[in-house]
Amino acid sequence: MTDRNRSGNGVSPAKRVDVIVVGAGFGGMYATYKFREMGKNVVSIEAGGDVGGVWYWNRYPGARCDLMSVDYSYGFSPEVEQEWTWSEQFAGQPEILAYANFVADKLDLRKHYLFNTRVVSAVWNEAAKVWRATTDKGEVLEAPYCIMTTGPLSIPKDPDIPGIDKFKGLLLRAQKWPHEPVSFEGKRVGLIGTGSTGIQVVQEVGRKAGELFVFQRTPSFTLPMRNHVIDADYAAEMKRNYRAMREAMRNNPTGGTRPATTRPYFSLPPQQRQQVMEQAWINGGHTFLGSFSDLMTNEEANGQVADFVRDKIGQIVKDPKTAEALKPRGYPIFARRPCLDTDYYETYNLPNVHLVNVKEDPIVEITEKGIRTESGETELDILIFATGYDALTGALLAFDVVGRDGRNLKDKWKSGPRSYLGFMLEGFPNMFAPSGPNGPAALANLITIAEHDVDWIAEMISWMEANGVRTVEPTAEAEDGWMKMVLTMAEKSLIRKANTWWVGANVKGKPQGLTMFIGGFAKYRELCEAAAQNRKANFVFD
Ligand code: N01
Repeated sequence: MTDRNRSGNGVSPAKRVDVIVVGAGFGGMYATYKFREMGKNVVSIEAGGDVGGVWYWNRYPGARCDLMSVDYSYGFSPEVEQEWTWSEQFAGQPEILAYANFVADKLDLRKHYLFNTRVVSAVWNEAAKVWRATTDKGEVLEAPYCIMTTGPLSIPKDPDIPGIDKFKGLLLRAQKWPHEPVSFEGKRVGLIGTGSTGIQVVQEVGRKAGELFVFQRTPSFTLPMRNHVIDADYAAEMKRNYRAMREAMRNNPTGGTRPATTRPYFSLPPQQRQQVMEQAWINGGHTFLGSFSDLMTNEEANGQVADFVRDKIGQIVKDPKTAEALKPRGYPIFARRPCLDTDYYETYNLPNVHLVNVKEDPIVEITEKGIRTESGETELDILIFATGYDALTGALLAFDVVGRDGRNLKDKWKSGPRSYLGFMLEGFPNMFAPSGPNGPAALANLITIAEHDVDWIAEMISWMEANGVRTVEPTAEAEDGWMKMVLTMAEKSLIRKANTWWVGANVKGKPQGLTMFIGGFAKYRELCEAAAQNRKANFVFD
């Protein structure tokens, strides 16, 4: 690493490197490795104390990935695949974090990282053709390339409820869970939030707490996970077959191994549809979504599948009033991120678990002692927020990103995020945001996407360097065309019909709209390949 001291002209001393990577989640770790292997001098910056990204922060009880372990793992290293053995079909947070640590050790990634450090600004210097990143510790780094692997779900969001600071009990945020164990025994616990996170908290804490009060505003649809231990024979089979599975993942709309079908719902007679749904319920996992081809485009089909799941809720939950309140209505199934659970609905049959329907009995405020709804105060020892994230754009807008001609990303994205291929931005040369907005993130496997995007970027940089080119950015036309395609596709999908983080509806004042590529990972990969082949038309090089 060479130092270039510029303090003589009033500018802070800058450390010159080849690549700056922001983030130590699976995307950032892979980017750090990839560019290091290309012979680049890489410095990576991470706000957390170690690697793991969301899995470093989200240590709440019950945290677990709802993608299968075989899918939610790196495919780039046969050695990592052979040396690491997953113990469960759907791994829990401790095992996923252990995996991230294993990879960091094996590939010797930590030496590149500045941990416990936040980027406060990243500014493009056109004359020197470098990104200048400043951290909250006062370090200044300059590099021709900046990789923003900041993650789609990394800025937690508190609920908009008055009085949060008043609560005198223990206030916990799922997404910033303490490293020390928390005891719930004999405690009165309150939970706000019933998305993927809250559902996992309920099924774990409900069995441990003295009493659990779940303050539910919108019920989610959740399907059985059917998790199981991976025995030695199955683990060995997986290891023998990783290559073929990775190839299948690259060609799958989900970027995983989940089967997809071309069978529309109404192509089967009613009895057979019912059988398919019963089987999907028994199989568990997200197989349900792959059982019919048109669940996100045919409202009637979607409605019948939603009825099937509502019936199941009614069969499991004993108290009819609670069952009714848990049945999601008013939005299509799978238009909110579908959740997977282990005995979530059964938890409400426990005598110590209480559902508070805040649609009927709204929360008024948080008090010193607990939560006050219109009907009265519930006293609590512990209050847990599982209230989601300022997703997709939040992390990149949390600091100043300034591109060519002083253009601030906050201005570029003031009406919603715009990008090309989901990871490049007109006006922001040599900056790349793998798994960024307008790509397939959130609708497909994030590790597959991150590996793909980083490989694509690495190939582009290699080509530029072989051809004496210093900078790349998409043309305005290429970005416009991509955005038009993304938004036109979104119009046809039922996904946009629920008020979720997918459309920005969970953050006050955030521009609304579905800014995700819904065409599936395999199609996305083809489009990225085509863009690279047609370099001259889609990019400006300097
Ligand atoms: O966040 P969410 P999440 N009063 O935004 C409620 C991934 N993930 O952290 O819908 C009352 O989904 C809010 O209610 P409403 C996964 O991609 C994956 O759970 O606004 N309630 C909602 O119920 C997921 O989609 C895994 O009415 C309030 C909840 O908070 C994404 O992360 C595990 C409220 C927020 O739900 C985000 O999931 C965990 C208020 N004032 C997460 N404000 C797995 O892999 C908010 N809420 C398994």
